[in-house]
Amino acid sequence: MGVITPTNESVLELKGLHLYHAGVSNCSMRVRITLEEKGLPWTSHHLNILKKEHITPEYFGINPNGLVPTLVHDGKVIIESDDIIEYLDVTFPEPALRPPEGPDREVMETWLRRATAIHLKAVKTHIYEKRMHGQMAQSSEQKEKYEKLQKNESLLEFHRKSGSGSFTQQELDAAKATLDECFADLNKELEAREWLAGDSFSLADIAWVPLYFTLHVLAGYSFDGLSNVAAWAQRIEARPSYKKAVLDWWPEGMQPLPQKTA
Ligand SMILES: N[C@@H](CCC(=O)N[C@@H](CS)C(=O)NCC(=O)O)C(=O)O
Repeated sequence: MGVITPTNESVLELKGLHLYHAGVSNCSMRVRITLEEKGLPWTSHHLNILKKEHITPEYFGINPNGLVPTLVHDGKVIIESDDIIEYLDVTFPEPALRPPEGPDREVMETWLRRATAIHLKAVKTHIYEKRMHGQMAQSSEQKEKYEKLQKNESLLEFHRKSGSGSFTQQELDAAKATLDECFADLNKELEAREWLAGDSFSLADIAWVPLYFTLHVLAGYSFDGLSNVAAWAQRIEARPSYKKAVLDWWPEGMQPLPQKTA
């Protein structure tokens, strides 16, 4: 997706880097980590998605899917977190967050696309079912507003089901199985290396660590037995960008769900 033409033209006037984002959003975490790693100054437009602050005609005019994050850079509007972080690395190349062209770059791209591919059907489905359909359910007024604004059929279907807790058992089992498979692969990949792609921290790590964090904290997903993943997460948690981009934006009073063993 990447660069889009917004119908809300007010953002075309914005100068510098502006991020529309949410504290609890794992996709927003990716962009905040990238901005902090690069030491880029940015202006925050925080939307509390728990309170449905993103369900407005103004925001759907910026991001037609009504999702966070959206980056606006000197009036250029970029959506989709994987495209945004790649855009940032291309536009502001220092320090590089992608391995040089070659096999490691391909590994990075594969992890990045895999994170995107599993987001709605596995990550979001699992988190909303475990935690959010109570806390994030749309009121009837919000639902009506959402149904008018949202044109994306998959997202409409997702919110109809998540709001009423009506995912089928098959959908829930498939979500959990996808997550288990991905994190087992991640654990394997990290057996012999510190980072997911190449010798340095990269966009692949940035794409996956928010999934680790939110699945763990919001959904009580168990990482028992995945010691390489746990050690990798600790390495990332020790980076200053993690505190600034993840912990400092975490909503006060949002308590972790206890971790369940498999
Ligand atoms: N593929 C999109 C997914 C964005 C997404 O689902 N964002 C979530 C937060 S992580 C959101 O806006 N949720 C609110 C909603 O679904 O209404 C991306 O990577 O940017």
